[in-house]
Amino acid sequence: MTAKVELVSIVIPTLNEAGNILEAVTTIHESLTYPNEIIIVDGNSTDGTQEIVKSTNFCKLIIEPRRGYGRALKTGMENAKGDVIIMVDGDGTYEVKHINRMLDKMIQENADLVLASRMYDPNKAMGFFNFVGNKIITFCFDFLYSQYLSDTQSGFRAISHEAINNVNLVEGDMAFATEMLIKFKKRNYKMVEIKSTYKIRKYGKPKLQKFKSTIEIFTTMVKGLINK
Ligand SMILES: Nc1nc2c(ncn2[C@@H]2O[C@H](COP(=O)(O)OP(=O)(O)OP(=O)(O)O)[C@@H](O)[C@H]2O)c(=O)[nH]1
Ligand SMILES: [Mg+2]
Repeated sequence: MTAKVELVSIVIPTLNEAGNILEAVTTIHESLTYPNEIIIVDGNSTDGTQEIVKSTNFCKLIIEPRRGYGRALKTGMENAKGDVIIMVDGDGTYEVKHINRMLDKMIQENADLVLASRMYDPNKAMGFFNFVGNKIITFCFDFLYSQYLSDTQSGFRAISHEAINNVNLVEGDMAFATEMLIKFKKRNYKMVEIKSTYKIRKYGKPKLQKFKSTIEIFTTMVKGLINK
C-alpha cells in the first residue's frame, strides 16, 4: 500500500434508497478531507434515487441494470480512478463520518484493506439475528483462514485499488464481501479494522435476502479452502 493517498473513490451501490442516499453522500462530501470522487452505482431504482443523486453536483452516477450487491460494487470499482476505493452502502446504516479515520489508519498501518467494525457500537443497533449471524460467520472465517477480524460482514471498507485489481472477484451478491477477504488473505494483504458504529435503516426495505446470503457466504468460505 502507498503511504500517500492521491485520490479516494467512494463507491456506493443503491437500489431504491431515495430516503437515505442524500444524507449519506452529503455527510461524506462534507467530512472527507482527502481528494475524492463519489460514484453511485444504481440498479435502476424506481423511487427517485437517481434524480436525487443527479441533483447533487458532486456525485457521478452509473447505472448497472444487472442485479446484485457484488455486481454493483464491481462495476463501480471498474470505473473508479482513485488509488484507494471506499465501499459503503447507500442506506445510511454505516457511520460514514469515520471515513477520514479509516484512511488515516490505512496510511499509518500501511494496510491494504481497512474494515469499519460495527462490533464496538455502544448502542448495539444491529438487530439480534444479524448480530448472531455475523458473529458465527466471522468466527468461522477467522478460524478457517487464521485471521483476526471482528466484523467480516462490514460493507464499509477502504481498499487499495492495486490490491483489488490483483484479485478476481466473481461473487455477484453479498458473498462478494467475504470472497474479497478470503482472496486478500491468500495474497497476504494486510487487513486491519477501525472501531465504528451502526445505525438502523430509517427508510426503505433491506434488499438482500439473509438466508440466501448466509448460504452463499458459507459456500464461498468452503470454496476458498478447496481452491488453494
Ligand atoms: N445497484 C444495486 N444496489 C444494490 C442491490 N442490492 C442491494 N443494493 C444496495 O446495496 C446496499 C446493501 O443492501 P441492503 O439492502 O442495505 O442490505 P442489508 O445491509 O443486508 O440490509 P439492511 O439491514 O436493511 O441495511 C444498499 O445500499 C442497497 O441499496 C442491487 O441489486 N443493485
Ligand atoms: Mg444495509
